[in-house]
Amino acid sequence: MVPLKRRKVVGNYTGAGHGGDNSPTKFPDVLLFLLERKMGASRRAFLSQLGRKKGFHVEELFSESVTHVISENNSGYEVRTWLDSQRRAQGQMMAHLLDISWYTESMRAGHPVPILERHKLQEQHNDEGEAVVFSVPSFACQRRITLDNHNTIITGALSLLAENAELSEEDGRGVAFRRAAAVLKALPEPVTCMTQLRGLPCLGEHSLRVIKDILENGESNEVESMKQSERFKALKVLTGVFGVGAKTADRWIREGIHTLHQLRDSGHALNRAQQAGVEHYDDLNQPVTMAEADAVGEIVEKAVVSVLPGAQITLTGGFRRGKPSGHDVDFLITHPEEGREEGLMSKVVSWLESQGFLLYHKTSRNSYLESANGPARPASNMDRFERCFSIFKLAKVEGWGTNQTGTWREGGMQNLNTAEDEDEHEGSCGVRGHARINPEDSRLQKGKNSHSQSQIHTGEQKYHELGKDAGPEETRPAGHKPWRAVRVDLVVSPISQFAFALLGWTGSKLFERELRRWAGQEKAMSLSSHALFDNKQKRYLTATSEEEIFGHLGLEFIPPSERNA
Ligand code: 8GT
Ligand code: MN
Repeated sequence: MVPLKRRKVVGNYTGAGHGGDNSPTKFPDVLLFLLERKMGASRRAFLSQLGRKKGFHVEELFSESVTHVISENNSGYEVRTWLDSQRRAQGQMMAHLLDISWYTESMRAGHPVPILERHKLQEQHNDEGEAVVFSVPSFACQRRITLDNHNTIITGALSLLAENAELSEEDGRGVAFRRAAAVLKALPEPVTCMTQLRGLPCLGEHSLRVIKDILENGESNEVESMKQSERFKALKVLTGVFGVGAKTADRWIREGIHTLHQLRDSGHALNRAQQAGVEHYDDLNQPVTMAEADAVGEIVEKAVVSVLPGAQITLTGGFRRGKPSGHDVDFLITHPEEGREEGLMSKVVSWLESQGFLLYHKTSRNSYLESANGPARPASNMDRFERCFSIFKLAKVEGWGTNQTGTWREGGMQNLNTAEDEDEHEGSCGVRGHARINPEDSRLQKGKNSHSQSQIHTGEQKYHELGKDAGPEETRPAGHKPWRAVRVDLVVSPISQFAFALLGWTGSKLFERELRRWAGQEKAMSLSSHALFDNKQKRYLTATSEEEIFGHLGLEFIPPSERNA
């Protein structure tokens, strides 16, 4: 980190000689100490610097002469426990234990403000006696967030606001709402009053307003009216088309296109991904079940071992975190011998295609190169493994959706309508729940479509003659289609990067983002789905397991089922 320049302060400040820090101070009787616990090193450094600039004496190390201990997101009990562990001498601790709000108000006022009740650290229970005051660490990757969410109404509302912000290309606001939702997801019980949230991280003014509304009225006015707004509804419909991102949807909406019918009537040229997206709209917007994910897994496994015996597949994404359903199925493929995985994707895809399992696919090449000075930063947040975005044709069989495995049968003839149109570059890299498009995905793809005549395979097919239909699904009687379309993402990783890839592709998206933020801000490291680079030591830290990566990052290991931030 670049050290901030210490400003020369002119004036009659005293304070040198207080030990630890020799910057001038205006308030010799006030010796501040900021607790790093839960605040984080970088925020602590920033706040300390701010205090010193304002003429406060902020100690680097805790000592008995400290008069004010400032902490963030800690209860009085937690701070006292920490202080007890630091102090050599026993005896009465005279320092005030204060919440960060006292500090920020003092900064704003330019002098230490009087200590009010609300500035004092709360004990386990708040003023109202009953409700627990919650405490949550600052980074989502420090929390254990299971699928057992006790505040679904609030997190649902905050997630919708996040989604709306993302669809409006306001990613900063989107992340802020996602972080707020992730704090609420971490709470051990339902929130009943606002005082319980005092001191929690990541809850901005806007999020707090929404939560207050829900606690008082059962729902948020803002969220309810947003859900009803024409723009939001149209954004949802249009970005629900695989291959359509926020930019394209916005452009269409400005042209008055709000529905799929209007899109069709508009005569807009759709690229190959979008055509498949329109064609399989209903299927792709219906959640994929665990049984379907298993069925896809069996097919992928068969493909992988057929083309490269010894290669391994791992289910990643939401299903690895234990989610009962998802918008797609994600797999990571590797081989225990470094280098054997090269060229694997195209073989897997050819096999799947020859068996009639693919309705759509687009493979991007791995262009990741390690450089001596750290991982070359990708131009976008997409990573650089060999990767295939696909739509599988998954056959339905008797007992569909109820049994665990073996619900699939190999597909048959397909006849995809894949006339290639062009559309501009759409960079909607994985911010939404519906379709995740590689920036290259929707670029103009000229030339022959390699799979428009892909072939039949009967194999184990017992019940159905698949395919042969080419029209939009709405034109077919519902329930008569013997298969359904399922989004599947395949990624191939060399074994040396496998642990990083596994961690990176397991999610959740916010958990990943927070891991990278933690690595950068707290550890001066750069984490990607390929590697971990230590910027101080100027070297890569290798790992063969996720546990090792958490270890390098100085974080407690969080298993996949608790990464549901
Ligand atoms: P789902 O149920 O909606 O499918 O939920 P999910 O499985 O958690 O989300 P996903 O959109 O399928 O993404 C799975 C994981 O892949 C997420 O953790 C996400 O961060 C990660 N991911 C992308 N795109 C990319 C990418 O380009 N590179 C890397 N390394 N990870 C990515 O979505
Ligand atoms: Mn997924």
